[in-house]
Amino acid sequence: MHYENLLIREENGIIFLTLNREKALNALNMQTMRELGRFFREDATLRNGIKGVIVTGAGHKAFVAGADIKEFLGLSPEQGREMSQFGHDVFSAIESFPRPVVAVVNGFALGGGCELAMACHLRVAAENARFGQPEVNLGIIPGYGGTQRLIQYIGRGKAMELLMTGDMIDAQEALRLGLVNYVTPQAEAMGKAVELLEKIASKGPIAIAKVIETVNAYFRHGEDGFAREVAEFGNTTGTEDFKEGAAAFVEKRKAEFRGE
Ligand code: DAK
Repeated sequence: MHYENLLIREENGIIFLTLNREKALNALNMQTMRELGRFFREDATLRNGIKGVIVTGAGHKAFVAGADIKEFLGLSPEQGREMSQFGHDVFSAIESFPRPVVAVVNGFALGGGCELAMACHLRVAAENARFGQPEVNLGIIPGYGGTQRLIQYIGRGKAMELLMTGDMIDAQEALRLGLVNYVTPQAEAMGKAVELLEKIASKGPIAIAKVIETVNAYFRHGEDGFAREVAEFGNTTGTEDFKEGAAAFVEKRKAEFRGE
């Protein structure tokens, strides 16, 4: 598939997805949002056996500096709602993607950029990363899930502060608050993300997909995450992967999972 604003490269079963609008600090315009949706809903699902996806921004300054402010001008409330719903659908496709998605945050992750990083399953921040939801500076609120996911990661009090002040936090503060999984020097962030995906790839792939589903169920309104765990636990015990994993343990060897 052809993409205007995404660079897609696959190496050793890992897809490297780079948001490629460096001159605009990789701001998410509608074209980029459509391409992200197409990638996670169509393209990536056709690539069998991938270990996972790493999402990052082109250049050394920004992951994503927000939604493209230049496209907001003159939006009607109706168009705003449509854009927001579309963004929610795209980010929810990332959040429910059955293989792990890791954001390598290599600079500014503001507004829609912070929201994109939060929709990924794991986050590795380079030391120069900066996170924030500065929408209130523009007189709006986050429109791609930021008000909800920020609370889920860092709790209500701190989320309220960041959302109301629009302040940025650095990578170490993001680590302290639980917003990111790791902080590394910039040159090592990609390597750390690959290491995480390689480790996860050695586990049962069905089990990984079910972990993603059941963890997401905890946060989905109206869904009983505990009931979902009972159901999915039952499903995983019926897999060939479980037979192999248990047999490998007893035979003191490394499991060879086939995703069956
Ligand atoms: N959109 C468009 N262009 C952007 C941009 C953005 N968010 N951020 C940066 N750029 C562009 C700049 O305009 C500049 O372009 P030229 O002037 O060279 O053509 C270029 O990137 C380099 O930026 P700077 O010259 O400003 O670089 P600095 O190092 O001086 O500053 C900065 C870096 C990240 C601190 C600064 O660029 C900045 O403050 N950027 C804006 C941050 C921001 O406020 N982001 C938007 C957050 S609001 C919604 C859906 C989602 C959202 C809202 C509504 N609906 C569905 C309606 C989410 C909104 C947001 O993300």
